[in-house]
Amino acid sequence: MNDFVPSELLDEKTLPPYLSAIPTVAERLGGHSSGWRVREIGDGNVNYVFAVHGPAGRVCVKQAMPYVRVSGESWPLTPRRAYYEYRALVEHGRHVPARLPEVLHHDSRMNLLVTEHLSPHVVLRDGLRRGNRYPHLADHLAQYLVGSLFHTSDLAHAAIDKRPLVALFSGNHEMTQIMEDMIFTEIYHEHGRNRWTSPQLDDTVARLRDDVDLKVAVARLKVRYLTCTEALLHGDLHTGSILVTEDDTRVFDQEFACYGPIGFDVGTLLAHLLIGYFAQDGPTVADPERTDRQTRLLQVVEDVWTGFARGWAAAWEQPRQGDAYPRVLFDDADVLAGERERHLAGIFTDSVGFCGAEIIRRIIGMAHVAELRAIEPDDARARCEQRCLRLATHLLKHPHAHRSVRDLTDAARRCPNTAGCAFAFSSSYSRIHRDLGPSAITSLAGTNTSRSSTAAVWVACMAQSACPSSATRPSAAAQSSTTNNARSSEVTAPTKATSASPHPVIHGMRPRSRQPSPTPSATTGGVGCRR
Ligand code: SR1
Ligand code: MG
Repeated sequence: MNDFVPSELLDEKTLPPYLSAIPTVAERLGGHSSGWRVREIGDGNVNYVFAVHGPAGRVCVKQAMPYVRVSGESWPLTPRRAYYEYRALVEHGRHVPARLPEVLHHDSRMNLLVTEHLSPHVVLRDGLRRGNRYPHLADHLAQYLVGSLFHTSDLAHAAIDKRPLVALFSGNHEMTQIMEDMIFTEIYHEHGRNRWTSPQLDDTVARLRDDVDLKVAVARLKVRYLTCTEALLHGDLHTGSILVTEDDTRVFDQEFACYGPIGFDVGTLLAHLLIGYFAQDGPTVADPERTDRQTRLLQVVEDVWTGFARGWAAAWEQPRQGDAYPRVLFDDADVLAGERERHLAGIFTDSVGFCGAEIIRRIIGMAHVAELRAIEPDDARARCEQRCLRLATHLLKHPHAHRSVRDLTDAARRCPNTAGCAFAFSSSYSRIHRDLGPSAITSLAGTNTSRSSTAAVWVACMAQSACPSSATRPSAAAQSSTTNNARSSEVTAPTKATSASPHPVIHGMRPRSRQPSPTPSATTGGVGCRR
């Protein structure tokens, strides 16, 4: 038991005496606490994080204060988030310890967590921006996703053990409410926290808020996030929550952990990889390596999903303790294998939708990302953001059009650069889908197999819309770039080019009337959750 009780939050001065009273930590650091060096290293929106160096080693200390870092005391926030982060590390650590930092100490009274300090690791977002190569990244991320999600789901975890954990993590509701508000609600109406590149995106933001189909799609996803307890999620799995070296990958910052839909974690991860892909187009100086970097990023997207699906299927085939799909009911292995595929297809559809929602909120909500914010001038940044938003809108409204991860990456590759063209595409797609049904989309794609190509659908719908730029759109490779050097991984502070002001006028566009959205495919579904 630690007797050291400071009257206030720990800082560079008070951390060493506090840590010296924890034998495992003191031993790892070595020497006397008066010689330990403390440095604040946090670059996120919510917390301060300290690296502590001693003669024998290093540790990382995170103490949750009762407010949000970027807003100060004007935004109170539960410091209990440190407890849920700790519990998520423990629960996920049972299944995939190699992909997490080691927990050295947790103090629930102090809302404080001590973990190993990973070095020479860098934040994945920064490494990807610099164009670093991580040959094991996709494998490691797939391993993390299977370990953390499959093994906390009803496939692997008996209900008698899982239900108490669902109840425990439901206590993290102050944190999940931030996501409920930020991802699914406040960006779709006027809200003081929103900001975007203005005036360039003003019309786009107004159009999004006027798009009833889009809001219905987001509302449906929010219901899934609110009600579905498929597995224990990281809850904020962006590229700033991952530390990497060439050979290692670790996932940290689980303070938004909750039981939720598996596609939420998968989709969030894919969203940030795709944002990274589009952001590479931002800088205006020629960069011969940019195309390679973009190719690698889309390859990671494909390999993460492929590795995840393969790992999921393999885990499903192992002896399992979960109550879902009891083998005793299935003599016919083909029936069970069919269910497995249907289940994975459902996770993929969810992931596509959540991916779209995350991309949008990172551009017009409060919490932006460094790789987009660093792009200058504003016009160049807005062009990248427009492409992100076009893809994201499409993913949200038409998740079932993406049957494979290749469909997803093709959609990113071919995502239009011109606003009018994209709008024509979106309208055309919705019209064809509504009037003629999904099979018409499949025929447009030039195939009637289940693996219709979204890329072909883009092109075919462009043709239907007589959009001239569908043929002349410059390839990503034809544009130029340079590197940028914004420091922080996530960015919330407004810049001069952002706006929080409402902009209700939609230039040159008639507001769209409400149309019924396509019914979710009957071929997808999860374990115990209605899609
Ligand atoms: C106040 S929290 C803002 C955002 O930063 C975190 O990384 C989460 O994504 C959250 O939505
Ligand atoms: Mg975070």
